[in-house]
Amino acid sequence: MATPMELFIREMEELTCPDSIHIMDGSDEEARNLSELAQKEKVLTKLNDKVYPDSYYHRSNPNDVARTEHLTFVCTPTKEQAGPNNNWLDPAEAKTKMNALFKDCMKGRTMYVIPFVMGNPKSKYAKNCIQVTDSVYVALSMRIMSRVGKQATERIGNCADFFKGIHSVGDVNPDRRFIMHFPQDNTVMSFGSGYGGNALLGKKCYSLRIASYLGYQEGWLAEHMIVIGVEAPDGKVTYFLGAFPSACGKTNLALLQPVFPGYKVWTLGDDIAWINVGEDGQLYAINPEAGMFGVAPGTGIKTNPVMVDTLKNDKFFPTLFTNTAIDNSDNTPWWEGLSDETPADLTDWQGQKYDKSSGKPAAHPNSRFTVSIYNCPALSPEYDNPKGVPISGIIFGGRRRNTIPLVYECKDWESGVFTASIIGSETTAAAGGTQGVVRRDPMAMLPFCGYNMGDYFKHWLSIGKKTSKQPKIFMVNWFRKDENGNFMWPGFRDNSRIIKWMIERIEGKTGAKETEIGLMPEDNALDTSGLTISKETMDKLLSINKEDWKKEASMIEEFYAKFGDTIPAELKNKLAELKKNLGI
Ligand code: GTP
Ligand code: SPV
Ligand code: MN
Repeated sequence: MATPMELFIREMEELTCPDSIHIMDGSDEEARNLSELAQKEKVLTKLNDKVYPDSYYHRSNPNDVARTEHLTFVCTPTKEQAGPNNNWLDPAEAKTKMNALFKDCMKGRTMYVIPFVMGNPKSKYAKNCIQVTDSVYVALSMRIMSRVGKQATERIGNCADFFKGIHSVGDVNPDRRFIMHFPQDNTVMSFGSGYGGNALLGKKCYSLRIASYLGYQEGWLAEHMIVIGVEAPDGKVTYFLGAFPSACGKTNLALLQPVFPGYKVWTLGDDIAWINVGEDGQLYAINPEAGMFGVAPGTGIKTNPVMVDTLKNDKFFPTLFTNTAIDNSDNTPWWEGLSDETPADLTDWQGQKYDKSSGKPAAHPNSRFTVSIYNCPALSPEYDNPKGVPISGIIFGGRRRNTIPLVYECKDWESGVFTASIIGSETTAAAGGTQGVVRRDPMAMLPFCGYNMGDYFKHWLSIGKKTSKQPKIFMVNWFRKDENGNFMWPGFRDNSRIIKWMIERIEGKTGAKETEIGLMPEDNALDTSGLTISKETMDKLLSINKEDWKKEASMIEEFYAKFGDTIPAELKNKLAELKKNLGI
């Protein structure tokens, strides 16, 4: 009798007709062989082994450098189930469309079968998955981002309950590119893109879109969140979750090196968290991923020294760099922000000699590195704890040049859910389309929530009710700008100043003042010692401009209106309360 896994492989073979099949075992030897093969196929080139051991460079098709939200669909039986937050297609129609694209698409190619587990295989929260792909770059990336190979095959065993990810780069033609989610079938079909969020199906497709739907059914949350432990000088570690839209600072916060002596951030996750209510009624989080797919530009010794070190470690290999520039003087990857000086002899992300006077960046703004989390020197000893870590605080944020103050705290869980539901953020290069436009991005999940967001808000409220020790919820904005368009807050390592205040709030060591939007730091409560920032700037960063907020309230109203009656009454009441506070 064939196992369910064997049956799936056979089905995929019949559909895509590959020349050969490679079932991944996850071994180091396999990784070396695949890296060799990828070099022969000119998919990867080796970087300077002395500076970046076991690291490779990949240049993608210039039409395939970011997630493509307009080509991403959630195919639930009804359109209402997917909600106004998702593109929807009838599941049968979507399957017919995708089967036609996949028909014989792997002729002349190898089909990589990737058994993987999201989460520590020993954890009851972990999930079994299999992805097939015809891209060696995707196969190697999956090895870094998840637990691939024997441990997964063994866990899957004779079980038919696993996620099915079906992927082909096809001819990388945007006209034939679709990422189709079938939550009812625990399946994703993705065609025509090799880019991270479109192609590494364990990441956004499974661990957020499908998993959020599973969490809705089963009583847990799958979130676009970092997980960190912050150690204070007394040795106590406080665990936080942090949700920020794409390219708004998660990876940087997850690897933060605090400015205060005696404080340390322990990294557990930089993009995705699965959150369960534990037996003691507290929220516990695991990071289902095993690697980081991070934005390269802006990552440098001053901004994120821990990541610079991570990228030079090779405890787990390989490390991949995609669409950065190359410094020809020593064959190392380079991007804006890695060093103050732009190297003299660069090849840009499209393979051309870089001309600095062009005014264009040498690295693509969404160029990325793919690196194992085990290479991170700040990895928390609790990272592999099957139970996860108990959460005391949740930080939400967005990228806003105005309106949102540097930090405020929500009075309670319900206010926190409301505040998270109204997050606005300027769009970034992580997704195709116009950049810098403010859009509502509730919980930083707009592109990733696999079901109707009105139902999702209800689910968040219900999780709060099941939690006996609710974490404190905070809102931050690192990105407020002055009249000249400069960031007012130094950000990066200095964000530890805000986290220190949050810990003091969690421990009840400092007061806060009530404002129209929530609780804010009392005068001089934020520790700015050693920082040259004027009182005037700090006041501006913490100010609430009522006119801006009135505009904000009307944008929230417009956004809520799209969801009609699915928006829970509790949140509508909170909006009414906000408007009243603002005198509307
Ligand atoms: P995804 O991987 O797309 O989910 O992104 P992310 O949220 O992990 O964002 P990341 O930390 O990679 O940061 C994205 C960009 O924001 C990078 O160019 C960073 O340099 C920049 N950035 C991060 N933190 C700060 C900050 O505190 N202040 C400022 N001004 N920029 C920041
Ligand atoms: C994001 O866009 O939020 C990312 C990168 O983390 S991707 O994996 O492409 O989604
Ligand atoms: Mn992300």
